[in-house]
Amino acid sequence: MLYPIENKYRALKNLDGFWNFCADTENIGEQNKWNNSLGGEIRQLGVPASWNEQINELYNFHGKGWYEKQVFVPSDWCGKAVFLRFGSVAGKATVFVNGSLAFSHIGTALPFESDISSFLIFGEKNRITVIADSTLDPWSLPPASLQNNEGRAGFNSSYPAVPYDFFPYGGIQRSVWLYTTSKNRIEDVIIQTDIEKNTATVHYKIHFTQNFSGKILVKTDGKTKEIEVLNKNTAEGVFEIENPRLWEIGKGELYDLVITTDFDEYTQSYGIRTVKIEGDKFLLNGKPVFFKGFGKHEDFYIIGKGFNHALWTKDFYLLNWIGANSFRTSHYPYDENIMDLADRNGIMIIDETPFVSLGQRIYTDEILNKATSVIEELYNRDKNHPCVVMWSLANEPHETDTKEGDAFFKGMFDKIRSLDTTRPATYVASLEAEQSPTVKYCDMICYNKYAGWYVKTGMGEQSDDIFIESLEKYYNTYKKPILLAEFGADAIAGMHSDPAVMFTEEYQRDTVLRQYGIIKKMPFVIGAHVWAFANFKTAQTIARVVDNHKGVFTRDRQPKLLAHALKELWNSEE
Ligand code: BDP
Repeated sequence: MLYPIENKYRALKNLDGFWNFCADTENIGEQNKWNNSLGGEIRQLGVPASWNEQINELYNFHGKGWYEKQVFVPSDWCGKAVFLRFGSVAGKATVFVNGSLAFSHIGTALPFESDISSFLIFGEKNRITVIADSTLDPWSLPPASLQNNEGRAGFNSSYPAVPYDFFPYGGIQRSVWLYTTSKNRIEDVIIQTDIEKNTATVHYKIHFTQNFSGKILVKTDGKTKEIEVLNKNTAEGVFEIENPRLWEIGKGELYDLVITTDFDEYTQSYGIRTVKIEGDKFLLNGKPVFFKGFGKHEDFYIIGKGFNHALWTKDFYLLNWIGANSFRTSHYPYDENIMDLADRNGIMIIDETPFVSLGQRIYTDEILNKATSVIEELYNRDKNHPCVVMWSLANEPHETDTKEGDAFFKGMFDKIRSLDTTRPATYVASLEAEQSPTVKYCDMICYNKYAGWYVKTGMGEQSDDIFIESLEKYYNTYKKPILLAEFGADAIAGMHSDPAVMFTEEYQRDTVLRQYGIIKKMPFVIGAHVWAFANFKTAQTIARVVDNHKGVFTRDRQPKLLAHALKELWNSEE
């Protein structure tokens, strides 16, 4: 799905700001109703942002939130396609325009849109209503609540009882747009690059919504191609660029591909680079790279999982400050602006689906069908980003050693490979090698290990043996390169002790530096992502002091001891 832009053929209107909001506390349901009978008070909430931290009474509201906004639609938009596009709504979204059901979408953290022109009154204000349903559904992707006696260590008595370690924020969490196009439009552009010696080939494929006959101009790097189509809705071609400016770590070199017809125009940026796994190495532009960075979250005070430009400017500043070259979008796809920032900053992204904490009851054909369509949505959104160097299909699944688990993972990997042959695919495992046979489907292994924390708790260097043993066992069993995708320890900022004990800044620093030193000597380990970049909000449990404190930075982005140590270490490495 293309990002909305404006140009002489396309108008764009941003709908962020205050929206009326009412919590459907009595669960009146999916009727197009907007009045006090919903049982809640109508207030104004900021969009994009989660609702939970904006109003205290909504902190633990995990149900249907009704949003509404009046939007003026100019009369000269009449006759055009008018798309209403949401960057993401948590859970299930049902959208009404002027009281009529227009469209709906299930699934968190990905955009969706629909042409609403037939519902609009042009030259007047129009009423847009959204039910954002973030009910904690045990059958959703990710499963958002536990069933029966299912439990995860430490989290089986959390409130709310989510099976993952982050707060289940609700609401319209990314930008909302209205944009126009002609009735036939450039619907999709797929760009793939390759490099041979000093020449890059840039292959593009363009999709239109309808067949047409006419001319298409495609431009990049000062070159133009003219394509004549006869009653078709696709066109493709190749450019060759001599001595291209390569997209590299820290150097987010980008090119534009501009497509023009006499009814539409679209500009899509891309980068020229190759990624490949060869033997035990991950190669970017043919050269081995070592991943240094973090697992992150979209999370901040008050806005929850809402996107904020200033926050992410700060995060990219800190990634650069500390010398990181990559992060994983744990545990769901991140806002499209974040992918753009990574493109421009030369930061490698492991792009993750929202499939966290899968388990046996999820491994059915029906849910696999849903999972593969989410994978397709993610691919469609992010395929042209040079920053995306790998897909991660799940985080910490359980029971993948069953027949059903195997079929589910095979199905997900088959899907991503049918869509993308240019990037490796993986998922993030947390169990021991013998319990994770489905890593056989991965091009490389991502592994989470909390030695000295969840295993050999508090034992510091006496936990190194189990750390080494687990990593070696993975490599010896599967003979694939490994990225240590999570490791670390909680540290409450300002808590110190000598000798170092758990929850102090010293224990966190020592654990991460010691384990980093160990993996740097393992030739099959191709990177380390510390968990986590910053502290973040979780459900309430005896295992968490308000937030998860494994952040290298605090939730308000102040450095702990470990941040300074990593800055020194990473900036001194080549
Ligand atoms: C890992 C999870 C991550 C948690 C982390 C932790 O992937 O979401 O936040 O552990 O416990 O198991 O801190």
